[in-house]
Amino acid sequence: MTYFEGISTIAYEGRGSKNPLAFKHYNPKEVVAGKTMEEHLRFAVAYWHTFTANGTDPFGAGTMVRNWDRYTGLDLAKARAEASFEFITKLGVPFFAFHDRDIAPEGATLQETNKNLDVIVEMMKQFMKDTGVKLLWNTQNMFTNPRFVHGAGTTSNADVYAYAAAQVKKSLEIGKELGAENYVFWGGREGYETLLNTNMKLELDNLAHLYRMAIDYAQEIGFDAQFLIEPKPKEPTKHQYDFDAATTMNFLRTYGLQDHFKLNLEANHATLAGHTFEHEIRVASINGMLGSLDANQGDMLLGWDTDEFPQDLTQTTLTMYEVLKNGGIGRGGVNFDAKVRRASFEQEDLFFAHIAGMDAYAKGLKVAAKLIEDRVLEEVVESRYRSFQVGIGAEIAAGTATLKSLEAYAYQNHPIRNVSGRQERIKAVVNEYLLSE
Ligand code: XUL
Ligand code: CO
Repeated sequence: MTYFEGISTIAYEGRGSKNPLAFKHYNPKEVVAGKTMEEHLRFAVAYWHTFTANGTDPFGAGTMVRNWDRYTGLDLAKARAEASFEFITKLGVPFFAFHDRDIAPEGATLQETNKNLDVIVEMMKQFMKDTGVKLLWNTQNMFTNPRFVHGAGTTSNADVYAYAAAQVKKSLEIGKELGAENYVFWGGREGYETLLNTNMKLELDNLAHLYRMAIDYAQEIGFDAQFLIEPKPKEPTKHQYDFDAATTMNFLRTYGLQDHFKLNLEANHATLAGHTFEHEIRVASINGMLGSLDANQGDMLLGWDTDEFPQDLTQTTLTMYEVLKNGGIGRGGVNFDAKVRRASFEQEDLFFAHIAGMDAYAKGLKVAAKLIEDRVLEEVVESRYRSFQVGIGAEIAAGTATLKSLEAYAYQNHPIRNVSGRQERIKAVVNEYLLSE
């Protein structure tokens, strides 16, 4: 059965191609900064947005027209799995990612739900073997079902906590079965609405305990994925505990979990937290905590997570700059946690959207690599901080200065002179690279 009739493998045709079903910049085997684009970018398709979501919003019903929707129940899940591998292989993306509930429907009991999962996981295992497509990460959806109304790892109801733990256990087993490279926790409802009814300390202790049990169980079954926490400041809860990179790292350190996790950072989550994506990546990177990326972009006029496909080239350049400076994305990847707009309801739009995102990231990678090769920003930064290379600055940097020695220096050093930060000039140079590369 073919789900994307009339669409063949997406090829690289290069700049100037007018074919909407071809890459203009993403050339998987092209070497940039010592590695192929494919190796740098490690793209993944997000199962939930691309194969499961139907375009519903708070004001209207689903709009997506999908030819697998002629089925229901487990048959629908099977058709989706088939369609997903056709799509991923035609697009030429090496990875995919999913939540447990994206791939198989819930049954009447947890046992039945897990049986449904087993059927689809078995199918996927075969598809993965046949196509070479790999699982970047899997995770558990502990936010959609009404049982998670008070949270999962941070719920006020111990019975729900137990259910959540069972769900995590099953998902870890699935991750092992499918050889997932990473395993993600996104705390969809791990937060609170009002402190008036909230025991914050107990909720955080319980969440840490859930993470600890997950690490222990993964070890027990020999599942060696990189564990990731995905920060987000709000939505669906008003205040989510994993607010941003810094807050999440503090949580991990408080509970002694920092050696077991890295961060999965998402562009639109960063902007919701009042940060740029590159800020979040830098914070993680300088702490050795950069794990993986969820690629998308928000809308600066809207205050929620719009999860648009990334096409802002400055943004993808600055993102890939941070990734290259980090020494790469390691076992992580660039997962398109992005959805086509509600009005882009045809199946072909799924290709157009991913091609746009992949080209935007490929271009960003090339420009970032060139900026680094030419040491454009390195020279700016080195020169800006050169006062810490010599004299009193070198003493400060070496940690040998004291309040007394600095006072003695300040007494005899006046007037103080500052130099311009040259922000506008530097941004113009980045634009020049974008236009010429
Ligand atoms: C929600 C979000 C999730 C996580 C996985 O904003 O980003 O889809 O990536 O649960
Ligand atoms: Co995400």
